[in-house]
Amino acid sequence: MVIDMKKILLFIIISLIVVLGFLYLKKDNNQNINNEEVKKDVQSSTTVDNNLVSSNGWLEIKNNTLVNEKGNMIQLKGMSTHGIQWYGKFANEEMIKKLRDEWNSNLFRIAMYTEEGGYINDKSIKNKVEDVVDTAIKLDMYVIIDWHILSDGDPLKHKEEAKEFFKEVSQKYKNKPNVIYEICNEPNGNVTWDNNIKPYAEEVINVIRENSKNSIIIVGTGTWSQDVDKAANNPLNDKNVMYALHFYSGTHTEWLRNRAKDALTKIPLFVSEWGVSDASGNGGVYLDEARKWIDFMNENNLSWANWALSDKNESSALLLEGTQPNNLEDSSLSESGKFIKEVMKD
Ligand code: DCB
Repeated sequence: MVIDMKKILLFIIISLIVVLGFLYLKKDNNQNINNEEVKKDVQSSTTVDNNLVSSNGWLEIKNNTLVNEKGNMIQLKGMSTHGIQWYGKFANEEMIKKLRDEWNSNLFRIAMYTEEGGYINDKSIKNKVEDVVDTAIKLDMYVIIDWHILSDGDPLKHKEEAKEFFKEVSQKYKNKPNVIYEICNEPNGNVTWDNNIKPYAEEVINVIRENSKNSIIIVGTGTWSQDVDKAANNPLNDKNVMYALHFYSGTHTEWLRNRAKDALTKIPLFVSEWGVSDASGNGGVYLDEARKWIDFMNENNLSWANWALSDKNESSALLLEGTQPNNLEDSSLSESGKFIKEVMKD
């Protein structure tokens, strides 16, 4: 009897070891499966090569975010020019190539003001726009043609000119996946999404779509492209439209990120202009807040263009006053410039 009890005890102990061992192995295996799933997720959310046009092709919107032609998420990052009627000299091939090769940028935005001496005053500014677009295409980068309304707060004010302009450029670039159209930079003043911006956008989008069925089109939103909630409540009927969210980190903080987060459940956003200064383009740099915005944009796969590639004596300018147009050395960078160089690589 005594011997039997010992045998039974031994049996129980061995069984316990076997069961525990089995459970342990199973747990490990589950973890491996989970890791595989996580890896797969990460792979599908990272992008290919150095993210230029030849490896991503035509972009489109999937689940309210930007994806490449294989359906993988892609984030575009780059500089916006200042007004090219004033600072166009910085938008040259050598500079844009340096931004691409040394700063890892895959996007360039051309701010063509409508008023303030821009297109409405002198249509020949379109030649400069086309020169820079051609340069970006040569460099295999994405490029935004920005109809930079500002003092003309209502996009309807120059609607006919906008239609004429976008008809021409979309005809010229209809086969180029590089080109993104931004049809009204920052509506402001006494204009609403429903009565001014959306009706304008519908007409201009129709003009572009006659030439280019699939290009990405960015539409500005009210209050200098902050009212993304209004657009989210009444979106446009076009699968490749994105909505502009603009911020300046000295002025726009948590409240605008919260608004954007809500809007993103309904519409895709593109941060086609932002700066580390206050909303005037000057008045100091606000890098802690800018860092929060960068994290937010990375978490939400938001593409961006930074204001601005100029040497103007204002804190949002990338370069120190007097910098030569092809010079992107560290010693020529403003505080903003140093910060942008760092976050472009994030
Ligand atoms: C936007 C405009 C852009 C403007 C920057 C900074 O305007 F899209 O054109 O750039 O944000 O204000 C500034 C330049 C200055 C220039 C001035 C006029 O940096 O050098 O003198 O344009 O051409 C915004 C954005 C947000 C707000 C106001 C403006 N806001 N705004 O939230 O109040 O009035 O220009």
